Formats: sequence, C-alpha cells, structure tokens
Amino acid sequence: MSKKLSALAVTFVALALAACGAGSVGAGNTALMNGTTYSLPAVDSDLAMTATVPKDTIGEELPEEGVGSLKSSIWKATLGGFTQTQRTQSLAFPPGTKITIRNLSSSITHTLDVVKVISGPPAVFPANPNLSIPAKGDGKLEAGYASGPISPGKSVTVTLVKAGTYEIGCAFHYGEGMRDVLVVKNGAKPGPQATPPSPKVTATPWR
Ligand SMILES: [Cu+2]
Repeated sequence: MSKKLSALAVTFVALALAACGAGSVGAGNTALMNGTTYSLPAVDSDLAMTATVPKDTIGEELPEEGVGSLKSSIWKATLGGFTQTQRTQSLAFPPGTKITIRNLSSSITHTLDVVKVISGPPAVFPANPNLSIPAKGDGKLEAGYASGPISPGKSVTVTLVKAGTYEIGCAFHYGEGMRDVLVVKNGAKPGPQATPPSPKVTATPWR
C-alpha cells in the first residue's frame, strides 16, 4: 500500500470510530453499528395502511380505515371506500374486464353492490337503498349485482359484462360513506384520488 493510500485508510477508520463513539445517530440514519441501538428513519405512520392495489383490482374499506373520501366535482357527490390505485376515487374500466374486488380491511367485512345504474353526472345516491348482503348476479356486474360478504383480506372476482355507469356501495357501510361511481367504458379513466384521511387511530409504533 502506498503511503498516501494508507493515510487515507487510517483517516477513514478514525472517522467511522468517531461516528460510532459519538452515539448521536439521528433519525433518518440507518447505519448499523455493533451492539449499538440506532434510530429507524422517520416514517409517515399512514404508510403502514396503504398500498397500491394491483391492476384490474378494486380495493375497498371504510374511508377512515385509510382510503379516505372525497368531494367529487365531476360527480357532484361525496365518494368513499373504493379505489383502483391507493385512495378513494371514481373507478373506470373497459367492458369485459374481469375484476378482483379485494377487501383491504384487516378487521371489517365489506361487500360491493350495484346501487343503481345512472346515465352520467351528477351521481345522486339514494338515501336508503335496499342492498343485498347475500351474493347476487352470478359473477357478472350489472344492475342488481351483489358480491356477498368479503372477509378482511379476501377477494371475489366479477366480470364487467355491460358498459354503463354504476353507483356502487357496501351493503354494510353505505350509510358510513362507502359509496362510489364505477364507469364501464372504453377509454374511461379513474378520477383523482382522495387526500389522506386524518388518522383516528394511533398507528402501531415502529419500535
Ligand atoms: Cu363495508
């Protein structure tokens, strides 16, 4: 080793030792040192409960479970509980798509029912629709379809057999804001996403 390189190596080791000895590993520093406790990076607690759903999937849960709700200027209605990305939005898929309806909740059973078929905005949601809890419609989404109860983390599949605009909702939580719009049409795009809901539950601490 040349003199220059050797000096550099000594300096490097000295710096590393100084960093360890100081015991001042701040948030955001993930350096692992022998036997030394270290801080995990500061993470938005909200990250723990949201993930992007896979392609051709509708994820659902109560708005306050994480997906949130939004006032849609397009549909002139408050939408909540359903997403095909990460947070509540109006949904859109081409006709013929086979969809997976996934319950994103860790503890609450949900359904996806067709509330009614509409011709376009505004989406006026009936005050007290009679939504079926048992499954109806034989895996084909059209007027009268009901997924049946979907346990936390479970999924059911349904085919979007008919172009149209559907008001959808959860048979258990329609009154708690689980209602949305699903457009089945070539070229239709899902709406903008809701902003994160204000957390009501303290997330599990990281350490
Ligand atoms: Cu529900």
